Amino acid sequence: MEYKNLLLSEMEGVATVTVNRPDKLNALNAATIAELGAAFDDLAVRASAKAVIVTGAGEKAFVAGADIAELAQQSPLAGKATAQKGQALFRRIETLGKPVIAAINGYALGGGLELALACAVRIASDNAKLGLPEVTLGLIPGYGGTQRLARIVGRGRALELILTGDRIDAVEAHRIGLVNKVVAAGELAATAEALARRMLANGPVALRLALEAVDRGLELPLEDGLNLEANLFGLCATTDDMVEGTNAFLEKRKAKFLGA
Ligand code: CO8
Repeated sequence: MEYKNLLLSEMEGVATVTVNRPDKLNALNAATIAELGAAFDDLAVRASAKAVIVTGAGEKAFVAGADIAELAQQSPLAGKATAQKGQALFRRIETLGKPVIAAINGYALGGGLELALACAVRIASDNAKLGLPEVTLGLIPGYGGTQRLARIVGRGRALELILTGDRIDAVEAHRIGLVNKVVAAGELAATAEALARRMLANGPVALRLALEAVDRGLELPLEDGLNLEANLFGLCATTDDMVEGTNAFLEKRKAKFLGA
């Protein structure tokens, strides 16, 4: 597929998806959502892509939200369908089976923050501004923000952000656990890539199963989550990667994981 609103690249196992509408601060219109869907469907099955970085083009914005020009036209039924389409895409990203890192290089507002919330890890540049301003438009977050933000930062902090629509800076986002790390703008891409590479040094099957254990376990009672973890742990014991990882340790050498 040829992309009009995305840039895609891949280097030695790390793919980068860049939302590329800088003149609209990378706002997610329907066409961009469709392109992101195609891109992540492709990345899910592309064996060479072992981790993904998501970022925005230009120096001002990661993604400044859903496209407000489109939102202004929506009917109730179309609004629901649009929300569900975006939710399905973000769930696809969340359950990709490979680490996805949001490199937040500026405004991450509304649907933009919701995109970042669906990523496994969020790194922000020191000029980033984050928020869910939907209520200022007479809307509520519709791409998973009401659900994921509360799970990540807790109910009280999520409700404060959602009900005020306030934007917070990167330092405050870090303080409340919304982003994992804050770095100087010029270091963001390299930091995200270095983090992806640290993850990729580990067994790909283990990464996939660890992502699944945390994602599914968060929705389960503790006993069921522990059972899920034990089952997935047992599954690890069937893999060549476990044999390689444990033998490499015992033989005092670096493991060479094949992802099987
Ligand atoms: N949608 C459409 N266009 C946008 C958006 C957006 N979200 N954000 C910025 N733009 C456009 C501007 O209209 C402007 O275009 P133009 O040059 O043609 O007038 C261009 O980008 C540059 O923006 P500004 O001139 O406004 O730049 P500033 O530096 O002055 O301001 C801000 C930057 C503060 C980020 C400002 O652009 C802003 O407030 N943007 C809107 C932020 C926002 O409210 N986002 C939330 C949108 S709602 C949402 O995301 C809902 C998600 C769930 C949807 C579920 C179902 C559909």
